[in-house]
Amino acid sequence: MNKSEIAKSLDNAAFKAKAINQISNQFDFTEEDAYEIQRLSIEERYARDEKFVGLKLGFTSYAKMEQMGVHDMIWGRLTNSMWLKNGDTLFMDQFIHPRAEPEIAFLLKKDLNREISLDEIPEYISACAPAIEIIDSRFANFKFSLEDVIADNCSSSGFVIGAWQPLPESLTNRSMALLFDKEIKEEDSSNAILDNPLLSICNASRLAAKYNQPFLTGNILLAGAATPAVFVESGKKITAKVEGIGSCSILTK
Ligand code: OOG
Ligand code: MG
Repeated sequence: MNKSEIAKSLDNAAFKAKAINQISNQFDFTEEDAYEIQRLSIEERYARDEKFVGLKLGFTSYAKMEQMGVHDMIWGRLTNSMWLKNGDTLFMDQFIHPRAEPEIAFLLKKDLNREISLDEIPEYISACAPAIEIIDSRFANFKFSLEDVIADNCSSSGFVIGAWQPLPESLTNRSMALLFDKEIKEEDSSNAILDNPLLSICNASRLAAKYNQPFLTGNILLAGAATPAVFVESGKKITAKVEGIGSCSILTK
């Protein structure tokens, strides 16, 4: 299979909610190849009229790296069809084996086409919000190499964002929790994300510029999970809470 065929098979697996075998077990490919496959697979979504809405980072916390056995930061593309409204219902039959993660989202108020430093953030970011990311690896048993997961658009499959809040000066030392109904499934400090969640913006600006991915006013960024991801169960209310920022929820069916 060439890159374009692999991209189509990944897109098809997502579209049909049917797992496929790990690519790295069948072909040798580099990280650069993997990002090219990701780009091609997103082209399939654009051809179905989906729109790019932002970026996500993955493996920005040690907890996530350890859970998945992958130790490099990765980035992926988010489209409008992945965006659930706060309080929406997530239908499990549209996914293979979805997992939920507590995250923080950021909103761009200015086009970004170069790496920015921490002190430039207020110029580019207008708001932050609590978020839940739904990841759904297209690979059987959620098993993948670094290259596999990059090609698979970093398992991106859904997300919900709570009410936007003006960006505070600091986002460190805030408790972040993921709840199923009233039960806390995972909880950690926001420092789990790169020691400082604001650094996710600097990293995303660098990666978007490196890969020529436009990252524009109104686009969003998901900073990466603070805790391990939790398998979604049906009939629950899943909530992410970020201390001082608020919460957001989805129902599962
Ligand atoms: C890859 C996506 C990781 C995060 O927040 O770290 C991610 C995966 O674990 O399937 O979204
Ligand atoms: Mg995530």
